Amino acid sequence: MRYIILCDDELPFHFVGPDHRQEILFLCEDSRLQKRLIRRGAKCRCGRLRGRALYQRLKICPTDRIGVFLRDEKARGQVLQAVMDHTDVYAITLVEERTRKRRSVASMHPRVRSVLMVELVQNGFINELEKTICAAELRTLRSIFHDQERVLLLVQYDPDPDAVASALAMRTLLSRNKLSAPIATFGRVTRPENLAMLKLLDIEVIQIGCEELEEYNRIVLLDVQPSHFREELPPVHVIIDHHPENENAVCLFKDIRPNYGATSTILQEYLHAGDVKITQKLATALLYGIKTDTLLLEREAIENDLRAFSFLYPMVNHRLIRRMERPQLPKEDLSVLSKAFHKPSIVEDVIFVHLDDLTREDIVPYIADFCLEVEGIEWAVVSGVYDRKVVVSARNYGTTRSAGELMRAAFSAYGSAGGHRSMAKAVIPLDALNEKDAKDPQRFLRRRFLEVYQTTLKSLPLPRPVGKNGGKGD
Ligand SMILES: [Mn+2]
Repeated sequence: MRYIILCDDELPFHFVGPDHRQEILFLCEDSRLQKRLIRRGAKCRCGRLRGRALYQRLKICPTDRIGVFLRDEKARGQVLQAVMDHTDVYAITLVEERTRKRRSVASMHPRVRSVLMVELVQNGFINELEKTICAAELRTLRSIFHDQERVLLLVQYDPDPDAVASALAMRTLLSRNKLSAPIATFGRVTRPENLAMLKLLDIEVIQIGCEELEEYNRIVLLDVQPSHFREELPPVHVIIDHHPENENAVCLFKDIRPNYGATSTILQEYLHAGDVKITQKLATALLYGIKTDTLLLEREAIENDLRAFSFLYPMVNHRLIRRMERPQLPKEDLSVLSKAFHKPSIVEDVIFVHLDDLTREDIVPYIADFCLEVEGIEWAVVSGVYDRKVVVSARNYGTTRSAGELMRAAFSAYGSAGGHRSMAKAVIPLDALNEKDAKDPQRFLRRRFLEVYQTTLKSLPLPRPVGKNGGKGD
């Protein structure tokens, strides 16, 4: 792929920014301009922009991207026409506000989009080109749904905010409602914060069986691919996802971008490219989807996630997001809490708190965050029993050894365990413990944790490189 700019003065060289100047080939008709651009360090070729020969000589192919940035309005129209006639590329062209609405090549041709100088300066040449391609893709995507009565937006077994938000965005892109395009799962939403999202944003996720798929004319998979399902799916029509592609699923439209932090980001780009109005509800859902899938842009987020995040941010209802993130404490769990806090166990700078039978497991990390606030404490280890499993959350201030490493070393033999430098989790089925430990899980957890904390831990790598011989961070 090459980026090519057709120009009749030096201005475009200045607004592409120093980062991209080397990637761009400039084309012009004036050899003096060519010399000036080359002197500034640009790659530049000279030729007749209205003819065909130059484009043939350069072997312009469909993956190339062209910006037609000529000052002269008449010349601009003619050059744009030549580019459309003699190549298959997507292009953007610079127009003035007053001429934008006028019928021209730029307003008529599906491969061209006109942009204003202010947009170009704000978003950059390459982003504006990407938007053009995204707008064209969106047209293809929408065409798949023309005259199709029933559309199903299918997400994973235990749908997360990214999936639900993506489905909601897809429905908006297709101008449909919850009857003509329901969001569905073979499983159900179980995590309390995800249930809170559905409740607060009034989103319905229906549960269906595989045999019901036949009732739909179009099946869209969001944030998931066919191989995820245990069921034998009928052919699906559209897949939009950000997980690595591990099968060659055949469908009418596939957009899989494994480098993206969230599927919500992909959908936001489609909404943006189609100039679709984003409601507060949709913006809130998408931002929450990006936030949760990227751990607030810390994990596997790319620039596009960041851009989508900042685009959505002003439209979001932040009060609702706070309510989704902060689980509401069930009244029934209050007595469990008061009992636990009555007798916390503190060993050195580690606090252990155990909550017996919980009605919601997400209380555990919530209390762990809170316990870290206790004076003199460097580590909080909070556990609770939920659904015959011991759920353990460990927290530290990130200045000591990795919580993830420690939890893995202590508990991976009994269940799943791991996490990040300052926050980690373990889930241990009560059945994996011997009878005595299963009766008193707190004692077991404290013993195992301290064993590792006081001994093995010293041999674990430090979270950040320290000097020359420092360990590697996690
Ligand atoms: Mn996701």
